[in-house]
Amino acid sequence: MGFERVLLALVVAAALSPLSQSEGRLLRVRDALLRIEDVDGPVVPVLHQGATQLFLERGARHAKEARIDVVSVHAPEARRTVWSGARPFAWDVGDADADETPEVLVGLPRAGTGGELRLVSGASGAHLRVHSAENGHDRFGASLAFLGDVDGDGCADYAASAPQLAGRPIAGGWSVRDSSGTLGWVRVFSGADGKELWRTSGLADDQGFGSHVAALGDLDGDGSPDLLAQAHPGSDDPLVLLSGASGKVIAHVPHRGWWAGAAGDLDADGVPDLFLETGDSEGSERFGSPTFLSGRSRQPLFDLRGRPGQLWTSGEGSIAALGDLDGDGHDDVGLGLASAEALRLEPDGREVPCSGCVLVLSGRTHEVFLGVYGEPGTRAGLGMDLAALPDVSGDGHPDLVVTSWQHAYVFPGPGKR
Ligand SMILES: [Ca+2]
Ligand SMILES: [Ca+2]
Ligand SMILES: [Ca+2]
Ligand SMILES: [Ca+2]
Repeated sequence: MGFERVLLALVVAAALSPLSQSEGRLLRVRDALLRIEDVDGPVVPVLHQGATQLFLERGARHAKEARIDVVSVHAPEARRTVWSGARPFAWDVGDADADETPEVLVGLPRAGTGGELRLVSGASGAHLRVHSAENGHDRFGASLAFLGDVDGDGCADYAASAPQLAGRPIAGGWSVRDSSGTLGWVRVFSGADGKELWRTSGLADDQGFGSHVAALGDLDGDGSPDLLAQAHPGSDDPLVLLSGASGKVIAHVPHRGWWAGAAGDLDADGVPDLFLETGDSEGSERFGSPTFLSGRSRQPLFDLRGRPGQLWTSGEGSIAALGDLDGDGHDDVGLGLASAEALRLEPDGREVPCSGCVLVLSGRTHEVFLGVYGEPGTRAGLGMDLAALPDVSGDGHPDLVVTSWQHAYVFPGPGKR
């Protein structure tokens, strides 16, 4: 997506609904409670649920090597490296053995023969477990997610996919096809002992089933967290919602975009909701305003067409379920627009250049109630990733961590509004 286009569209979008006309709050980089310095590349924060430890992936964007550091927001100078080596294609954090110290699951679809999955101790960095691919073209570990406890033993379980993108020219060399089928698989493993709990495949060859998996929370009300699995846009069955307990299909969802994930319970009906990146009609340009869907009915709750955040794109930003940041009983959702360079949002209508931004939308009103903006002209890429953080500021309400190309910042949350 061209920069000029982002600029133009964001200016237009913001002018339609300026933050200054709502009860929203505007924060700048200088308002950060904490800035985690000296990071040498794009930073991806992952939080263990309820914890103030950040797991940060570091390393230059196109480098083959990367590392994952653990940083406590209460003592950011003390860092530990838990992963150092090949850049993870995918990774997530969860407590696989219920000892309250999270583990890191790392997906390496280029490793070994057909890819592998490694479970790494978040405490020591020790490699606790390796799952290997079954076929040379599996691309096993291309996507993964801690789901929560699907089998009721108290330990967080995890899903990993083998999208089997054989026969496609993909950089890195996964293009060898063999005769064992290319349906694509999603497999779920016990966190406690690594045993496979279930697996399910796509419906047809070569559709990239499992190209993305994501944890959603309990959709069908059986007490066990569920997940989504995507195939390629345009395939016969591009998005399915799967029972975490059994792998059975809860629903097939029409979807034309590349990305989907958890949004939290936006409409407060007790069922977690989800977002879909909307496919764009303009050929191969892959950007798409998110649409939010009810997890209960799978019908749209709202979208962002013509509004701030409409040009959110998975390629240049992030989207994150933030929980109920403002205490109104509805979960809220954050959009990171790392390539946004200008927004018209001052009360007098002045255009304020910034370098990336984050917009936090209310699940209740669907309006932006908190904006965080990068420093003008720095092209810092604020909004590469974001997550909610348990209270750091001391007001008893959750806060926010946002990353740029090179830093992680903790910002005060909105408090109870
Ligand atoms: Ca379990
Ligand atoms: Ca369930
Ligand atoms: Ca809901
Ligand atoms: Ca809320």
